[in-house]
Amino acid sequence: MVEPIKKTTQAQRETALRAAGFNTFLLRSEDVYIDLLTDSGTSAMSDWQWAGLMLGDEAYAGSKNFYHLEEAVHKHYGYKHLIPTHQGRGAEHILSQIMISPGDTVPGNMYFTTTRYHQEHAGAQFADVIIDEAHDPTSPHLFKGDIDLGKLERVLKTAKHVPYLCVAATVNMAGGQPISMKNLKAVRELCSRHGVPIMMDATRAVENAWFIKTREAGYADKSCAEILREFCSYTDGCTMSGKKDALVNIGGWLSLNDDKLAEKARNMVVIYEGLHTYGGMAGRDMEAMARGIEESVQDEHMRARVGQVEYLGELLQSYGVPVVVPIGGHAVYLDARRFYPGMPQDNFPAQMLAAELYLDAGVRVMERGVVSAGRDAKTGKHHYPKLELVRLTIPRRVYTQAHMDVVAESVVAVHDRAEKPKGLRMTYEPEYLRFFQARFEPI
Ligand code: PLI
Repeated sequence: MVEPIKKTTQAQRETALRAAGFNTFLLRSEDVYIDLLTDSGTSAMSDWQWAGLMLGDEAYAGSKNFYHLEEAVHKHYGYKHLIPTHQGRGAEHILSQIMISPGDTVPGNMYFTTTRYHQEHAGAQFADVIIDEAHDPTSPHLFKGDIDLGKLERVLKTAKHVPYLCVAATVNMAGGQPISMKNLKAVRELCSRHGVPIMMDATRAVENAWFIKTREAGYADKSCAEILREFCSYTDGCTMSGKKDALVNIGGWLSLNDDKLAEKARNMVVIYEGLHTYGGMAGRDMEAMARGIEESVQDEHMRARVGQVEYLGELLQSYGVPVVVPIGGHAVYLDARRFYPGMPQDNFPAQMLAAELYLDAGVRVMERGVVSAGRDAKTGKHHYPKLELVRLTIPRRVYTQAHMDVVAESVVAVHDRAEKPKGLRMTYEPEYLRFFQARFEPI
């Protein structure tokens, strides 16, 4: 699909940004020139996927597209049961509700916004067990998604009850950073000793497989598909947003190996999502996702996808722009702390930088700092994450390298006038996942 994009004037962007309360989530997409807000649901589908849409079996129950999806998930991810959901957070909701009891602790390799929300909503507290390097944007560690075995063991020994370990591959909030196979194997061994299952956030697990192939000893000659299967084999189930790796605009699933848990999940899916053979998706959506999964595990696709992200990241580095290293799988992350060294975190530097980038040339990006981190459920105070980042997220198969050049020039222009902005003040704060709808004004 080819979509037109619109150029705007500085005056038009100023008006649009004010109307949006300096929050890029509140801009109208028609006012955006190059949209790097997210890679979620924004990828372009292939001819084969579009053809699949025409083969939607829209029966209420037992659609043949459900069975195609089940086959694709089984073949490439290997799990026994598939429960379709409308998107990733639908799966997170069901998993949290069936596995967590109030007072539990759920360890994870950093948090993701919706994942942690559902864990806390079910009564758990989240414990970060990622390696320290993940919180340092300048650390060149090749697998910043790795779990610190010491931190995990402490949680396993001291927490009242750990229903499962949540392992994200790749880690979005750390900068799209992968976890190594070696680390996951060791984590599996430790969790097995404590009788704790591992649930993966598989949203970008194929990108993780690509990093294992290109960075970890012993995997260069294996395909992404083979690596993905091995990776999943060390886990007991997954939540999945099909809107990323799986190349569709909507859809997700929950996978489980345990029969009893799967039965509980099937009981819940009919309340919140839809029947257990469609989970909130049309038959055609399931067909597009089944085909998207097949395409996503192709090495050549991953080479082009991650290669484009690296292209932008390396260009920015060559201009001296502070970015998180190594460059991640789905996005380049600007380090707002180093962009605006004097600006206190209470003035929301990453939110400011995202607004500045829109103003400069109409490029839309996303804050991933103190606004996204939200407030502590108990104390009501801001979480102050070490990482104060802006994410330039690349949709799959959408933009050309020339678009990336325009983005890089705009980032450099904003970097050159970094002494001017003083930050933002929050004028409206929603109760849940505030980054989506909060409003700000300049200080
Ligand atoms: O947006 P959903 O509900 O399909 O998926 C939620 C979700 C779960 N895990 C991870 C790692 C995500 O990145 C994720 C959604 N991410 C979005 C929307 C993003 O812009 O990164």
